[in-house]
Amino acid sequence: MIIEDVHYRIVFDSRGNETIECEIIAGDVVAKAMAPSGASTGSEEAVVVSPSKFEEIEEDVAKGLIGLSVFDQNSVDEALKEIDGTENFSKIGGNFAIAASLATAKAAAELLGLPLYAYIGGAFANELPYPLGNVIGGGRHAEGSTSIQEFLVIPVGAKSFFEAQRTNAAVHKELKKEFKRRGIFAAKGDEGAWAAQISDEMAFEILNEAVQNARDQTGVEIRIGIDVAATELWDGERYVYPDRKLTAEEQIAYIAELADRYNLLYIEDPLHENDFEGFAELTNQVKCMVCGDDIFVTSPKRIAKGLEIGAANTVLIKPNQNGTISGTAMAVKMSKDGGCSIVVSHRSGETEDESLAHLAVAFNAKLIKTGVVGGERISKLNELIRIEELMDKPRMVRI
Ligand code: 2PG
Ligand code: MG
Repeated sequence: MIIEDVHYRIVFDSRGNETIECEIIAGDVVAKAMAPSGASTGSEEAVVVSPSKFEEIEEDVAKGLIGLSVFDQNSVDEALKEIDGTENFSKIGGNFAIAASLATAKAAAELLGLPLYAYIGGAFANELPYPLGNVIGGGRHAEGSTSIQEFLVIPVGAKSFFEAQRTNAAVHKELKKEFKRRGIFAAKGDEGAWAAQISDEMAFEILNEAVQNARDQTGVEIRIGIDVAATELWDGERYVYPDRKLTAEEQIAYIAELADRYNLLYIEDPLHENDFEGFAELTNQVKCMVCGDDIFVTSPKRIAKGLEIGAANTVLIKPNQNGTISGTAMAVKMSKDGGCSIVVSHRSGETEDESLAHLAVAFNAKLIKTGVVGGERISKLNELIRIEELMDKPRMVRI
């Protein structure tokens, strides 16, 4: 079955910004996929090209893809790279590329009558990831709130995905009560996490309280994680917090102390995107998952560099940072071959596209980072509940 036509249109993301949707037409199937977008982006991510360019890009992409087999994902993704002709999709945009690449995979899955996770992951894709839920946030997602971009929860004691999401939702609700009890006004940031004018220390204190309450209520053990998004705090010499500036060494000591004090299970981007050595030093010091986002940008080249010096034990996978599904799959394989775990992640600007849920299962991710509330986040979480129902003997991954 060949790709017969390609269409792009402008749609809106959860921040109200314009983004790209791609339609791939093959036989009776019209498959659609949308591109998400980040606010705290790595400098080496695939480039985002303005959606307003969709008419000319549609012409180029259609010319390159029409006639290719919809089942040959590698060739389709290679063609997208060729049409672009640059290293990082700066001509047609990673956003245009990932939407076409993902829509192709969706079309193929639909033609075969398979769910997307089974088409990409095969017969052995039978484990569900734990949801890594953002419950308090600041940084670029809610300016004026905490310095640490995301305070996350992982319901490690949950026996099913449904129970896991119910537990994360309970933490989110308990936080609302806790903010109210303390007379602190809290709104929601870009990912639906609570945002308030509080220090990072206060955020940990309030979160600990909410986690305990949610645990009493659900009986499920819950652990805490953070995404420091430290590139956003780095001024070129120091990490800038409201009350102090830390050198790289001091930042490592500070994060290691947080890991210890709050028994953290997960730390993302504790240092800026080019401090591979600092990452390695922290990974050596702590016993938890140390995950690279801006440092790796789902790029096989940067992941290889990180693996060489043991910069992290976990790799964040964001398909739109890479630009194609094949490239993303290669990043996953390399990371796993190098002994790292995988976390599949949304972006702060999202759409209702639910494919990320399928990719998390297909790639056997330990965690899926996709928020806790809000339609654009819930679409992925609810899809995982449906996938859990579809599976013959579903089980949660081991973390
Ligand atoms: C991150 C992401 C998602 P953004 O830093 O991990 O939470 O944010 O999409 O803004 O890069
Ligand atoms: Mg991040």
